[in-house]
Amino acid sequence: MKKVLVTGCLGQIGSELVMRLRKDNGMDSVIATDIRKVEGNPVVEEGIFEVLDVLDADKMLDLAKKYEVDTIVHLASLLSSVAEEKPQVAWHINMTGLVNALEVARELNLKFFTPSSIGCFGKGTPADNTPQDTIQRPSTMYGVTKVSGELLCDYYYTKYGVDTRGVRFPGLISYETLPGGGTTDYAVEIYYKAIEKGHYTSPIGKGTYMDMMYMPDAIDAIVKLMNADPEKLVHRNAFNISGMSFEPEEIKASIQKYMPDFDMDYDVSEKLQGIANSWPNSLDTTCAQEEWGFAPQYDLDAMTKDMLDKLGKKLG
Ligand code: VAH
Repeated sequence: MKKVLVTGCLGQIGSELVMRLRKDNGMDSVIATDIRKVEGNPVVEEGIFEVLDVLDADKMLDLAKKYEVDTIVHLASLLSSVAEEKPQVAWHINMTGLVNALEVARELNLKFFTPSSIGCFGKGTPADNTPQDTIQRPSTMYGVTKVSGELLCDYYYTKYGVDTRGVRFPGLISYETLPGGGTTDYAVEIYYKAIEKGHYTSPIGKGTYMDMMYMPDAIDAIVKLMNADPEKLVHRNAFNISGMSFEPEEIKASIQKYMPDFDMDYDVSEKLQGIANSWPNSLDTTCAQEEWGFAPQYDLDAMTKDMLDKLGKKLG
């Protein structure tokens, strides 16, 4: 990954991945792109940035040729909750954007990464210690696009030899850029509200387990997978990965270890709860560990400590 074009760079993952790649490989090693330019944002100001709508296949190809990239990291996507508000738009953006990026990778023989999600599973999937290879019948449009994306990435590998790789991300928690429109966003919001108000009202019900991961582990996973020996990759698209699994009462208790007066109540969102109920409680990540050395560093309390510390500084 010496010269990488990244789509969706102003999003929760993209904004931190761009910083990491610039740090690892040099400020001009990343072509950061997003559908809009945000003046003053470090992603835009500190390196190469181009406005790119992933529905514009010609511009994506032109940029990949102009900068002579060797890798595409395709992150632009609508997330689960917002995708349920406008499912046809979500299908169009998530799938047309993906096909456009895969076609550029095929035409220019580029390495390729795009994330799937625990949202690729559904009610028929074994919920505990969910296997790498199992039933995938999601009930959300987001999940349908993720399963379709996994199959499409496998197809481009087997049919055209494109070096496609991906992971099934759990909910990602970070303090740099807020997530947008996801079902797991509560696990980010709770930290902000803990500091701002000392109280949080959870839209996800008590006892609802979901896989989660701290962003540093997510960024490490992308870099590690993309640098892995391709001969050792069996699953490619897409590896189960997770840092932890918790339910709202457990993240509340973790915050209370550092902020004893923090309290939480519930106002369960029927929509979000319905999506969360269709997802696994915990994933089996053995294949990622064995095939490319996946090894997350943060558990819930270590993440809570770092989140509260960093947000305390960020929110003053
Ligand atoms: C979402 N944060 O909630 C994303 C992610 C596993 C969750 O895919 O839609």
